[in-house]
Parts: sequence; structure tokens; C-alpha cells
Amino acid sequence: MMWYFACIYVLEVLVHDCACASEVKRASLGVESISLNGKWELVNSNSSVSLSAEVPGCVHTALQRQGFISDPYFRFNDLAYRWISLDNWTYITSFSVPAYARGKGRAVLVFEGVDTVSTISLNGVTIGKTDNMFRRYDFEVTGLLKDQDNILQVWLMSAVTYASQRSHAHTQYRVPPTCPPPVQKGECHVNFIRKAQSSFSWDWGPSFPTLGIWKEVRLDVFNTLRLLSFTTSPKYDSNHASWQVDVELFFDVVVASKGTVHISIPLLLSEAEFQLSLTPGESRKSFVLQVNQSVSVALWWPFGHGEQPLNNLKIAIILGGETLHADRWIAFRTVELVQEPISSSPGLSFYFRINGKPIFLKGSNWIPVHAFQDQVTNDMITILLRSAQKANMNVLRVWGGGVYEQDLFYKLCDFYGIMIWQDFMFACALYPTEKDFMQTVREEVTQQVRRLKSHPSVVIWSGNNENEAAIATDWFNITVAERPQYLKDYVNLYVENIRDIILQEDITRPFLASSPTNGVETEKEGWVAQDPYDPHYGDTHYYNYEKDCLDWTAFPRTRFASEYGFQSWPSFSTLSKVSVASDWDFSSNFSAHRQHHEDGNQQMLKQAELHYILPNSTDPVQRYRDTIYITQVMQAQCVKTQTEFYRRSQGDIIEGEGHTMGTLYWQLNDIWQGPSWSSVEFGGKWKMLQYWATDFYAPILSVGVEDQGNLLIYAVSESHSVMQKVKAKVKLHSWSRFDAVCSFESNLTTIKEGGSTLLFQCPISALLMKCGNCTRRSCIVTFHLRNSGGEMIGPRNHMFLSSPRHAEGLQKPNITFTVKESITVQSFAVTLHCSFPAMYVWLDVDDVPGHFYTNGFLMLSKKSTIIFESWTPITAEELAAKLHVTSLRDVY
Ligand code: BMA
Repeated sequence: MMWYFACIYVLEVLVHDCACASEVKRASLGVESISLNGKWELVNSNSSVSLSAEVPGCVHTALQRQGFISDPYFRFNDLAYRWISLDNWTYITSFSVPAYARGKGRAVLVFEGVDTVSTISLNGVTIGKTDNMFRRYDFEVTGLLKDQDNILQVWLMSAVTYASQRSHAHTQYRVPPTCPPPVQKGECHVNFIRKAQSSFSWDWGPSFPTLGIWKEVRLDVFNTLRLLSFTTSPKYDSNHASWQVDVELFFDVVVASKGTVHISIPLLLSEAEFQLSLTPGESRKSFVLQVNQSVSVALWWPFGHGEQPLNNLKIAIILGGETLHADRWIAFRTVELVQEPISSSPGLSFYFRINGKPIFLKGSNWIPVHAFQDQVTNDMITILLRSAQKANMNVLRVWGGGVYEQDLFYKLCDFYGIMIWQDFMFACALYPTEKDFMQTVREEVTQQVRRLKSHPSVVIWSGNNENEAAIATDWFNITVAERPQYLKDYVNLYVENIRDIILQEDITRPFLASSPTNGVETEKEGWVAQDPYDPHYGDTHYYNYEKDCLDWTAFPRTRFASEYGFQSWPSFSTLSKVSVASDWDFSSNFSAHRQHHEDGNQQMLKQAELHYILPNSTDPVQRYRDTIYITQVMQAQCVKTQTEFYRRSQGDIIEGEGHTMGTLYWQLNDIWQGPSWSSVEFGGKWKMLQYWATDFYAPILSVGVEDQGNLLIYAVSESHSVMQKVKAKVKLHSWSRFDAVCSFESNLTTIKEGGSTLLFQCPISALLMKCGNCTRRSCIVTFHLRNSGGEMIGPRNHMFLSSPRHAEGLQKPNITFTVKESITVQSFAVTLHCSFPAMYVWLDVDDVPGHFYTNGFLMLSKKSTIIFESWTPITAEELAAKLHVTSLRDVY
């Protein structure tokens, strides 16, 4: 499995992390923890299925591991195993409690995460119920414990049945949508349960409404008190040019106590001591540590803009001669979301200022890594985040239809400089607002904000995904008479409750009620704007599969593109793990089954066909592989064109639109092996888009466009200070020969910081006239930037003068290759030879984990060497045996 081999990366981080782990150390202050993780018993409702099951875990994983079912991701198994989620299941364990632990004054059973609806009993006594997978639950069990054979039972109700019952009990008015579209083959009423909304199916994922105990379970016993959690919020005082850190400690107190709290940041020579006085019950204590002004504080920057220094903040709580220690990484940075008038444009700006500097956000959207969250490994998270950073991303949006990610995710983002746009988990639906629903949501939001707010990577909270748009643009056929009720519920949930909690818990970050939204304009309009997609305000989501994606004039020149994208199919090696030979056809039942987006397969082919000749091999498997390839070419080219348009629009205001300051394409990762908008496949393999993102997200970039018959070449830079002089080198290449037909260069021009600068402009007709026999069809334009010293700056780029499907002179390139070990460990030099220029040369090493330095490239010389970095030990011969090379002209 590809994921497995990322451990080298995890090690790098864990070594970094172990010096100051952020966990509260429990075995102090008399708090003892007994872990109840491990093997439990699991039975279904009529006891016809009984097995042992790992906790943390879920029913599907247990059934698979014990051989009751095969891989749920295989072929049509999502349908075959639907029964699992329609049944109710009970987890049972028994445990002993040593005398010293039973002697403690308080005993609390802590469930870090139950998925989702359960009734929990200990020794036959019901101790509590759960209804929200995003919450931690603490149940008082003092006096209920025996020395041996304590029986703990967690009865889990089918999430599907529960959601349906709740929806039917909601009789006053409907809360749409009822069911997902049939193409998703999912379950109904997911908006009635606080569970990953995509677990009932999504347009990129299967329906696996899991049941389980997905996070750890333990018994905490203590006499005096326990520390529940603590948070740290660095704040900058611009008047005094100084930093302070607000520290909050959350206690569960049994016996009134007095003592002291010592807080320090050793590296910054900053410390302070505070008196602590606690009375029984839950208690929240706030302290402010002033950072020593004589020490200079190194700021945390998003990736590409500076370093990510992390400082260890230590806490010692001294009570009655005992000391409780806790520590965590903290970092210093400020974040502002700037929404202010822009000259010559109606509306408002929408951009992030980090440490006082405007930052263009480059990244993508993050969805759940697996349908079975207990199977998500550190390696999977690490591979994906490393992949994002390697592609020059500085932001990811944790999308609201999945889960709040695990701690490691946010720690790695702190470490890598990846900013997080954090949605709350509500998506593409309206939600009920009954008292118990709201109560559980309030607890969820409070807990999650307290868990995540200490991470510098988190830069914004956002209430939901597309629910403002759903009301504004009437996705659910709501009548005029019904509308006020839904508006009221919307404001109640996201504003009066979620925003209200944010204002109490964390005012150091901006909050948006939804995405897309018009920001402050939405607020003015009563929290549901007339048109949340208005390009003059806030962020937008934009999808159009029918229009020619190479026509940049069709894209809305938005302030901030938080979603846009195109689907593609994952590679053959990824798909073949969950399919059989008869599935390997684009018109097979399997191909239709895995496609959860209405007309998705047709849309991909139609878009591809605008510019490429569709694969026509007579060998059906070859044609299937080639079709996968062409969908990846189309996706990479479409997302590239749109992203370059947005990056180029950073400094522009054209007809009142522009000043684009963010691009997060939909979507980084996949939940299973199926067609989707992702750039990284399930298993961690990079699609062509991921390779191309490395280039279109480069810090300095050349962008070429055709505008009214002119070729324009821009330099786009995100740098704040380095004013560089660059020139564009432009070449025309014929498809039929290796040497450039002619070349041009622009004047040396100073490029604008944080914007785009036009370097080269020429009518295409004039260009072609100067280039011998070149026509729009027979030649392609390539270009790159050079600085005054002649060094190349940023990646090479290219532009077509006509559709590649009309390329004249393009011939089968007859690519051959050799593979040699290179000087660095586990990297290999793949040398390619071709007899004609080749377009979109794609190197595929099957399921060998690793990545190439570049891929999906133009090969305009006879020989080219590409490095492959392997994440697993492999020999050059083995790699060569797995290597498969395709180019555009090879598929027809
Ligand atoms: C957006 C997202 C997701 C969806 C994607 C592709 O609307 O928020 O809901 O998966 O589009 O359709």
C-alpha cells in the first residue's frame, strides 16, 4: 500500500515534535488514566454476528479484519454491505480497576469520539447517551466501579435509522434535502445527525454510514482535580509593539484548592507566575503572559513567505506540593481578513493579511482521507500534506462536509506553513434547530474551537459549506411564504449560536458564516445575500463543465476563488486494486457505479474532446488506460488555465472586477478509488494536476494568454519586497522538429510585487509571419522568465495557438527509456529518448510509492532526464519494469 511508505516523513515531524508534545500529562496531580482501548466484543442486534473488534475502530473495519466481509471499497461492495449500517451494534468490554484507583474520589469515563448515536452502560446502569461524533463525552462513574469484571457496553443505533426517525419527528416543516441524488447511491436525512455529512454519500464518495468508537476510551480517576484542556492565543499589541500570550486552563475540580501557575517560553526568556484559586465544578482560568520585550520574536509565516518558527510554551501548575506539567508549540503571527473599498471597483476587497502583509492564498480543498476514519494513518496525512507543500500550496480548506481533522493534521500544518480555512461541519443542506440539536452543536463547536485555536495554521473559521447559497439561489424549492422560517433557522444556527461561541472563545481570527459568501455585505443583507456568488464581494465557488475551459474569458474575475475544478479518473494501478478485468471499460457498470456526479463521465469526455482526440486503441484495456490519461490531461489543463487566470487577476481591476487574492481548487485528496476533482489519488499517487500545480503555484510564474489576437505574456509574483527585473523568453516550436523555429525576448522589466506585470505583447499573426512556416496548428509557444543575470526564474510554460486536437505534424514520438540509480538514496534518473516532439509525456510507475520531479510535460528535445524519488526501497530494474510512458499522440 502506497501510504505505508511515508514514514520517513512522519519521523521527521515526530522527532521535531517529541521535545514538546502538547498533551496534558495525566499521571500527575493524582489523576490516573486507565486505557480502555484494545480488543472489545462486538455483536449485531440479533446476535447473529459476533466478533472481536479493536477500539478505536468501527464496525466495518472489524468485520473486514475478522474476515466477515471483504474490502468494502472493492467493486460494488458499498451496496452489498449496506446492511451493516442499517443494523444496530453493541460494543462490549470488561475491565478491572485496581484498588488504588477505586479509592479515588472521582471516576470519569472519557469517550474521545463515538460514531454516533449510542446508549452507554456500565455494570448494567445507563451512564449516558451520545448523538454527535464531533464531541468528546465524559461520563461520571464514581461509585459504579468494581475491582473486576466491570462491564462496559456501548449500544450503537444505526445512523441511517436515527436520521430518518429524527426527520420524521420534525413535522412542522421539512428540512431539505431529503435524500442525495440517486447517482450517489446514498442514504437520506444526513442533516439530522451530527456525523460526517459525506458518510451518507457525496458526489465523490461512497455511502458508508459508519458506526463505532472512533477515538480513544479511558477511565480517569482523581481526588482533587483534573486539567481538561488548555489553550494559547498569542496577541500582538501594535501600540507597544509587543506580544502577549493569553493562556486558558480548563479544570474539573473536586476539592477547592489554591496554588500557583507558572507559565514560560524558555526560548523567549519569558515567564510569569500567577495565583490559582479553584472551587468545585468546572472552572476556566485565564492568564496573560507578556513576552519579554528585549527578545526579538520571530514570526510564523505561510509557506513561501518565511519561516515557521515554533516555540515551546510550558505550564507548571503547583497545588498542594504536587506539580502538573503541560506544554505545547506556539507561534506568533497575526491574521486579518481585509474587506474594504477598492478604487474603481464596486464592492469590497477580500484578502488575508498575515503579519501585516497581504498574502495570495494558493491551495486546495481537503476532504476526509478515508470513509473509515479509524483507518487513517499518520502516513496518509503526512503524504498528503507534504504533497500539498511540494506543490507550493500555502493553504487548505477543511471542507464542512467531512470531519474536523485529527491533531496531527494541524500540527503538521503549523510545521509546514500551510494555512487552514476551517469550516464547521455543515454542508449543502438546511439544518434543524431544535433545542437538543442546538445544544449538541454548541458543545461540538466549543470543544473544537478550544482544541484547534492554539494552532497558528488555522487562520479562519467558517460556518458551513454552501448553505447560504442554497437558500439564496433556492436549491430546495422553498416558497416565498416558507422562506422566513429557513432564514430564521439559518441565522439561529450560524450566527446566534456558532458565531456567538466564536466571539466568546476566539476573537483572534476572522469568522465567516458560510462559503461562498459576500462577507460583510452578506451580514448587511441579513446573513443571506441576494447573490453569494457576487464576484465583487467575498469568496466564490464556480463550476462549469460545459464551456470550453481554455476560454479564460468565461471565468468570473472573483475576489477569492475558494472552489473550482474538474473531474478526472484515478490511475489504472489505483483502480485495478478494486476492480476486475471486465470493469476496465469506460462504459462498464463499474465505471458508471463509481461515478457519483450526474453525467460526470460524459462531461469529462466532452470537455476532453474539445481539445484532444479521444483514445481509440482496439485493445480495450489499453483504451481504458488511455481514457484515464486523457481525463487527467483535461483536468490538469483546465485547472491550470483557471488558476493562472486568477493569479494574473491579482493586481487587475477590469470592468470593476478582479483583485483576486486566493485560489483553492476543488479538491486535494480522495476518499476512495473513484473519479473525482482530486489532484492526489486515494493511496497518495499524484495525478497530472498535482504535478502541474507545482508549476502554476510557483512563487514566480509566467502566464501566457491570447487576447483579441494578441499573445500576452505576464510575470506573476507573490513576493513582497524583492523587486526583480525579468524578461520573458518566448519561442515557437514546430510539432514536427526539435529545434525552436524562432525566438523572441522582451525588455528587462521590473515586476510588480504581489501582482502581474505584462512583459511581452505581440499580435499572433505578426509572430507567425516572423516564424517561417509556423501556423497556429503546426507550432506551439513556450516561454519562461530570466533575470538580469540570465538565470531562469520560475517554471517553463506553454500556450497553444489552436486546439491540440488539430496539431499538425505531431507524430507518434516512439519514446524509449532507461532507468539508473541517481546519486541520492532512493532516487532514480529516468532518461527518455523520443524521435519526435511529444505532448503531455506521462510517466507512470504503477503502484510504486513516490513521485517524479515533473510529469505530464512537453518533450521538445530528443533526450530528457527526469528524477523519480521513491518512498520505498526499490531497484532500478524493478522500477523500469513498472514504468509506463504515454504521450498525447500515443492514444490515437
Ligand atoms: C462543491 C463542494 C462539494 C462538492 C464539489 C463538487 O460544491 O462544496 O460539495 O463535492 O462542489 O461538486
